[in-house]
Amino acid sequence: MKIDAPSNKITKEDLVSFEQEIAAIFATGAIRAPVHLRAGREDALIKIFQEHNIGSDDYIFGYWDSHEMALLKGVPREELKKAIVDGKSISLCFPEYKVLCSGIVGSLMGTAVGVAWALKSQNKKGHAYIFCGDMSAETGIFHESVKYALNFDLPVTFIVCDNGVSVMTDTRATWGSQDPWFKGTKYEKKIIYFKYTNGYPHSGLGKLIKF
Ligand SMILES: Cc1ncc(C[n+]2csc(CCOP(=O)(O)OP(=O)(O)O)c2C)c(N)n1
Repeated sequence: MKIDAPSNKITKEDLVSFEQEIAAIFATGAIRAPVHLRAGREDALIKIFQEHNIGSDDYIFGYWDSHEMALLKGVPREELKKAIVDGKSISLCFPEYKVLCSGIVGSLMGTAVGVAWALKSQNKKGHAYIFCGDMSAETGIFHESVKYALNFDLPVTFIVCDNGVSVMTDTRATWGSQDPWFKGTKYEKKIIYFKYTNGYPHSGLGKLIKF
């Protein structure tokens, strides 16, 4: 274990209570921007951070639902909370912790691959990890990025958190397949995949919040 791997200290309870705290603040109308809360994947995320010993040399890329990843990467709880209350939940960026997120489906995949290319070509320590959803993993840019990363053996891993839906659309029904496209392919080497059921709605709390 790297001694600086912050995930050593973050527990499932920390992740659950953080999302609950943000949910309670969001319900008051104090956050004038979208939030995407997640529950049900805490054990899977902690396992990934621990098994891969993700630490200060590594980069985390994520999307609109990245509170848990930011905590696991070492962003202090209060700093993260402030960014979310300030309306930055869907595009959290903490360059000093190497946490970079975007609210745009399909963005950042090329960026993560580019960072991995730079790490490798400059002989630097570190690895890029990009966390996305099951529908994001069906996009063309995901396929291209994984292909490039595999072919050039780049230090980047794609983590697909499959909650079965894209907002409220069934991902598998959309693509006419029970499995993600990469199942059984050589590209699986670059991908970590797990299923979960989200305990929250895709976005917000499932009720109108008045400001
Ligand atoms: C380019 C673009 N199109 C549409 C959206 C709206 N949008 C936000 S999240 C999302 C669903 C993505 O599904 P998935 O990748 O499975 O993510 P998850 O369910 O885990 O949030 C959509 C369509 C967006 N953010 N960006």
